[in-house]
Amino acid sequence: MIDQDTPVIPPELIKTLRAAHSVVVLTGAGVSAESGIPTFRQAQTGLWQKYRPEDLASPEAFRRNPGLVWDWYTWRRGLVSSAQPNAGHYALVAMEHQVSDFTLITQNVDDLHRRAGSRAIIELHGNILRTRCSKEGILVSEWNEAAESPPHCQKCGGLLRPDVVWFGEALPTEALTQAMHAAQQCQVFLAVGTSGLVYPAANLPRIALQAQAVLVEINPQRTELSSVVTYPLAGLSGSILPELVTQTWPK
Ligand code: BV8
Repeated sequence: MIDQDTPVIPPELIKTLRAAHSVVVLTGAGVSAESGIPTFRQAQTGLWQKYRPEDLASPEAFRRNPGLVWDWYTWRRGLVSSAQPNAGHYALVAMEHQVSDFTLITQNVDDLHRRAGSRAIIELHGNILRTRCSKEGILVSEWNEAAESPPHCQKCGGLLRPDVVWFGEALPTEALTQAMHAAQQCQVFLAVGTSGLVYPAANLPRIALQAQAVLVEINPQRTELSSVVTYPLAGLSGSILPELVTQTWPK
């Protein structure tokens, strides 16, 4: 007897996923929502609620007010460091162990997939736990916290910045190329917890669809993608992903 809050997974999707040797998952901020990290569409909490992420996550904002942008990322690094991966992250680790050719592409910068144990990760938008010199691009692991915001690179004096892709900045070429290649080759593409509004990541599900992949969406809301998706699964990734894995690969 299935109780009313067990997500219903279409049997033909289970059959298709079980038979697939090449699967790609694209995750967005929604996968980390159940770990307590606000998504980009949700209002930021605390003193940041008066800012829109798009207005802070840009080179212009950093040029205009580097201290404000640095402090926003320091606040978010704190949030991310105290957050834990949720059942959705762990279900994707289990899926990676079941599928011979598995690729996890994430728009998220919170490092939670890696902390959960995922390995085949493509970070399209960088990682908030990495910091780099804004002048020379080298990664920096320590700086004087007490110094003014943002701290300066001890090597060249440049301002330090988070190693993430801001709006208006190009995605890392290799990551994007690998992601597009994976989307073109896969048999099943799952878009999980993404509004499908941020490009060029939002092109990936469409590339998979054009390459005849079966497209699955996991999201409690309808999105830009919902009308073209083969299987729109309405609900939370923290509930649906574990159920999908359990029903596709029963222990
Ligand atoms: C670029 C790092 C070019 C920073 C981020 C067309 C082509 C190319 C570019 C553009 C284009 N049109 C517009 C652009 C410009 C722009 C863009 O896409 N703007 C949007 C707003 C229209 N794109 C860019 O600027 C990109 N750069 O293309 O440069 C270029 C080329 C050469 C040379 C120079 C330049 C760069 C984009 C990357 C920006 N950086 N992050 C940081 O994090 O601080 S993107 C940022 O937004 C996050 O990564 C986040 O992931 C993403 C938001 O998208 P989502 O992940 O989908 O999150 P969102 O909040 O939107 O949605 C959450 C979803 O989860 C919702 O649907 C919700 O219903 C769902 N949900 C909630 N709870 C759950 C859930 N789902 C499941 N379970 C739950 N429990």
